[in-house]
Amino acid sequence: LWEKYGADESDDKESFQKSFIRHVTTTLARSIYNIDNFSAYQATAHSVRDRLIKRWNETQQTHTEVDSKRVYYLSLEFLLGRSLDNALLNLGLKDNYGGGIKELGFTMEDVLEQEVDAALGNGGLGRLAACYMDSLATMDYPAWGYGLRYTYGIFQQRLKDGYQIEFPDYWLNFDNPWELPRLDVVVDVQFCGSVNRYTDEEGHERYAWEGGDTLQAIAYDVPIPGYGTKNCINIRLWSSKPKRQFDLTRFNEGQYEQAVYEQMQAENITAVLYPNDNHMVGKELRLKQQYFWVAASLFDIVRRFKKSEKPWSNFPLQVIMDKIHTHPTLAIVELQRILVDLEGIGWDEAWAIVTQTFAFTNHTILPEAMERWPVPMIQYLLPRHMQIIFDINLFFLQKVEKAIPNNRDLLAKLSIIEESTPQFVRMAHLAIVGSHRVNGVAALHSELIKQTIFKDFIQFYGESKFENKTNGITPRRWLHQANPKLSELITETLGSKNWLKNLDLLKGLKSHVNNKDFRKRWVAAKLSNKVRLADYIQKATGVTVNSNALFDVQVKRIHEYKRQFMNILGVIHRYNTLKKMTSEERACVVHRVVIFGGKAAPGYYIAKLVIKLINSVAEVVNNDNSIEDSLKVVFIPDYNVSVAEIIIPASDISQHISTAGTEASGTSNMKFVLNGGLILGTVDGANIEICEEIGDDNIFMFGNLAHQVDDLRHAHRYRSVPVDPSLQAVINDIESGQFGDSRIFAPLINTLTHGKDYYLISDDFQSYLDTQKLVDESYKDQEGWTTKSIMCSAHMGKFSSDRAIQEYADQIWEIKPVPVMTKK
Ligand code: DL6
Repeated sequence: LWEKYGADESDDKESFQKSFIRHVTTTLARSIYNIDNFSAYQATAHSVRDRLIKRWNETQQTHTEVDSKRVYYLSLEFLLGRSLDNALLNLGLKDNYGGGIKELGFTMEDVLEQEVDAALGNGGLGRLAACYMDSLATMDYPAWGYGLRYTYGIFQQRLKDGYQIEFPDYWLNFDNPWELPRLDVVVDVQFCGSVNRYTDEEGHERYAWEGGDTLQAIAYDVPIPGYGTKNCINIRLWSSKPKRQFDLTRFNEGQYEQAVYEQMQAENITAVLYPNDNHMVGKELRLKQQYFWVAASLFDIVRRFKKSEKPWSNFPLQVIMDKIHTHPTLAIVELQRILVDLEGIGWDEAWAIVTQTFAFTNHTILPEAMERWPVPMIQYLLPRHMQIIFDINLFFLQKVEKAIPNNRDLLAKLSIIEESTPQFVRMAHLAIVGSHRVNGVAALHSELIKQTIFKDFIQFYGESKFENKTNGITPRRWLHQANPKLSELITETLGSKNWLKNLDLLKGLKSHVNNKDFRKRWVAAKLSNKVRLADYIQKATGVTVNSNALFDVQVKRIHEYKRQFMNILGVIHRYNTLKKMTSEERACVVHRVVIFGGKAAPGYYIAKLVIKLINSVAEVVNNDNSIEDSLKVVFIPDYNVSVAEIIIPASDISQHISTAGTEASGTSNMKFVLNGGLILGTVDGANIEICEEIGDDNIFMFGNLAHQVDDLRHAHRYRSVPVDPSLQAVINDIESGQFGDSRIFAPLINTLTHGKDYYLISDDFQSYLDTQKLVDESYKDQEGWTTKSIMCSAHMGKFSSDRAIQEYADQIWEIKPVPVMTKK
């Protein structure tokens, strides 16, 4: 039957058109004479989905048959963006489908535009997870992602009078063709209740977690196709629902609202993504989300393992789980509970299995992002887990005491429990103790975690447990898909598409750097991307910008440590310098369009004021005819993955200007440089390694270094006003009311003055301005700039997520590729 009916549905144009029409008339139940762009998108997506499901099934069958070690990537965030274009490209369908859709009377661009982003993440962390899933699929690794299916993704940002306002992102409004509901995969998840100690038949003391509330986790599978392979892996997202639909007694008593209260509470668990980037929120609902997610995922993973009937000692040989940040740390405790309480394995044997199973990737050193949960909160929601955490801590501290006797100070520093009132559980400590490996995400970051937040652990474990895995990005989405013109030029120049699977091949571009035709086409690709962005800016903001100006971009979450504030202060300095110039002088300056984008956490007052200041400055600058178009400022609302795909290929220079030592890695820096955009950056995160790869002639670096930060902050305690005269002048301009009511911006200015300028803007401001001057001078030499641009892309091989995944696979996860076997 498989041979008769299971043969490949062809991927040619006619087969696509046939399936398109079938989906319009059956799946969508519409008339073929009444199809709008949205229906055309849905029918195309369903046609692609059919092909995805086939690959997905074959992949899962292969993995089950081969039964080799799998990696489980546990991330609370997957920022996937749009899927249709990515799937068409990865499956090699774009040309045939593009031709087919045209004959049906649509354009592929219009159809692709209809898709809403899957925005289940805040920023870099969630997007990294998406890039890594693309690489795992492309490189044939047996991998699963586990996350939550939030009903509302990251909020939509709109602007009103220059202020950010938030709107819910109800992304599931229409049918989502990219998920496969698995209504039969249901896991019970328990909360609250109590712990009962008992003695089993063999006389062992055992614990049972009883009572409390039980919810259900329902699985939704999201297929992730690899590029140029049959491998199609899975992200399983859990959605919460009540175990019983409503309270029948209350319903029969006529108390309808109370009858469904329990149902609403249950559904709330996966209702919203917490919109905080690099900031911990201590809300009970967030803790519930975390446990709900790890409990359902572990149940699923253990169930899959048990089917193989292998002994428990094989578990770490079959399963590796990478904990993305501390969010899934409760998984350590949950697995220990399953092994000890449910499977009856002795504590030490169980603990050896647990620690071999988990690896921990840290993504920040910012103190405000360090997760710590009050002991009473865990005790109430997860009473048995709290007991296990106390035991893990006790046994760990006993080992420390044995290895380094009589050092109470060290014990207090390493303890998983913070002895405050109330006590807190330090999740990062639990993650380190419960994992066999810990890594940071860029060379500097991995060094800093050893020197700062985790330095005391080095005393006990030594350095070997801690290592670096520099982040990466997928070239499939971030060049091939986002920048088709440049991708085509690269493929033609290098003679094949192999670079898409081996990014080091971009080095081959170096020998073409002096080829006139190649250079012309390189510049033309950039210009056409700039025109595309200028059109987008016009539509999104109403501001007209000149595509021949230098496009200077800073798009990322709005955060004080990322210093968008310094950027806009620099813009004010530029504006007032331009105003003082004569027309002749101005004719010699490089025209600039300064582009901002990014969301501020809804409760982050200062970040929201930065957005307001940017828009107030834009309002004044963009309407000042006296500077003759030499400067424009735009804030593009609702920055997300699909907007990034338009912005990044169009950038001439992008800014990555965090205070040294604060940005763990950054990944947009990699995307910009890969697309031939130069960067202006501090000596921080992955900027440093990018500089090493592309050479310091091709990057504009400035500012104080990470090791100077503590001393500078200390010095700030003894002064109350910015020392830098250029900065003081800009502050005076704002305070004079040049950009509207200055009282609005007082709290922002305060962060520099009375707030002691924690992010060191005053210390870096002059070197920032000087380096901006260098950027202007370099841009005047257009030929030199083009050479830099080509050299940038050519040296970006290291930053492919394929390289990062290969390192994780070989050095931490110890997994091997499993190519998909196709059934005949
Ligand atoms: O590793 C991915 C990404 C880095 O590129 C960013 O530098 C870093 O800020 C981000 N970290 C977080 C931490 N999250 N929490 N909570 O988002 O990770």
